[in-house]
Amino acid sequence: MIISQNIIDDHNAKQMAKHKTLFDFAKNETEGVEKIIQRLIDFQVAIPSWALGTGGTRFGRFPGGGEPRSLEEKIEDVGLLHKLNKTSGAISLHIPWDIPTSPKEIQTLAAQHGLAFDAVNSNTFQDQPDQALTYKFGSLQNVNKAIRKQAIDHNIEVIKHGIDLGSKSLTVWLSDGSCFPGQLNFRKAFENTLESLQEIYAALPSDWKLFVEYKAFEPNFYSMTVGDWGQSHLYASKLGEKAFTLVDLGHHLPNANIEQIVSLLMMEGKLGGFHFNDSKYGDDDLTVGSINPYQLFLIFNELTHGTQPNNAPFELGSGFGWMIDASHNIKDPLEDLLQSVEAIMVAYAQSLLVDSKALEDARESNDVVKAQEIIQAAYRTDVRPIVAEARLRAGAALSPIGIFRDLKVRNVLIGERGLKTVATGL
Ligand SMILES: [Mn+2]
Repeated sequence: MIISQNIIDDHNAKQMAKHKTLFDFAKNETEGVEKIIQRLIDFQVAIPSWALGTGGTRFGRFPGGGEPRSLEEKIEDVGLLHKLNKTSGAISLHIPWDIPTSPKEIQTLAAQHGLAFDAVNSNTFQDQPDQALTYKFGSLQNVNKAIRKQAIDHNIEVIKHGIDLGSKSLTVWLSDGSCFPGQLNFRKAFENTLESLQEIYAALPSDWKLFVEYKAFEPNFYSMTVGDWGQSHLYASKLGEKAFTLVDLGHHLPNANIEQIVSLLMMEGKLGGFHFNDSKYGDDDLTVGSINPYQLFLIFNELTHGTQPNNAPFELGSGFGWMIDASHNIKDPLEDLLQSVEAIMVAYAQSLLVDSKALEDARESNDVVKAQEIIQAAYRTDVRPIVAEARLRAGAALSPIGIFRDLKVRNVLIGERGLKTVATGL
């Protein structure tokens, strides 16, 4: 489904008077609003190819219909999101779920929708039908060299697909680990994994990055071989300057201080990017900002005001992997993604309101109350009109979900694709 610019402009016109009142107020209250708006316009977050269908749990799946049946339709869905918010200008592919049959044609289609290809993702956490050896006891860590080789070859294959599409990074998430005490020699598992990653790293083009994603538990429940940011950082630093740690917000144990992790990874120049989602318990893959928007804001506060080893500011969205990694059990996937992107933009905008100089002064004088006042003043500011203004100036919709519903997009997609379609993915 293609939404024309006229339809978006007409929709915006109907809401313009109300928006103007709200934005004028926000503008008067906000110092440097023009700079903030420009940074919001420049920021893009990738949509993964596996998040466009209904997600499920191990108990069941309740698809809502009209899901994309092919990579082409997935690109059309991301294109639709990007048309509505002008912030979803990239797609991240999962191999082998989404192998392009013709990379050139897929690239052309993506370009028509204004989309770039973000990181490519390998998959050694499940067996494929035509696969010779099983990953039941791990992939890159496996005690069997032939299995490790199969997993390495798969990752190198993924890099080749990425090169064809114009991607510049590979994200490796491993489910490797053990389910029971005694099952695994931790040290050998680490060494095997490192050796395997080194072979994959050696196959990276010179301008590529390797992101090592960690996760605290599941599907292995006793130990994970890349279980936390410390282990990921160990791999990344041993691999070399093209390797980085990737932080998935849901991949921590409850109450982990993710903003502190972010700050220290930036200090080391090893923060590669994010998988955004939210959770109440652990890897719940809920809509970004739906459970703990304050944490999201605190993370953005570190991103916006922290610096890298050479004191260079962290430039959001340039060369780093920013992606939504959520699952949609009961919501329309596209509406859910629009909500996630909005939550990211709100947190980013709020972080830009923080007076970092005043905050640092408060810290240096141990003025705890002042420090809290400063960050909470930013967090409690309603920046939604500023985010909407950024969208408006970029040619997107003032209310992406409003227009999605008014146009009955899901019904149109069901009409085009059918009610019983199932997208590949989680
Ligand atoms: Mn992830």
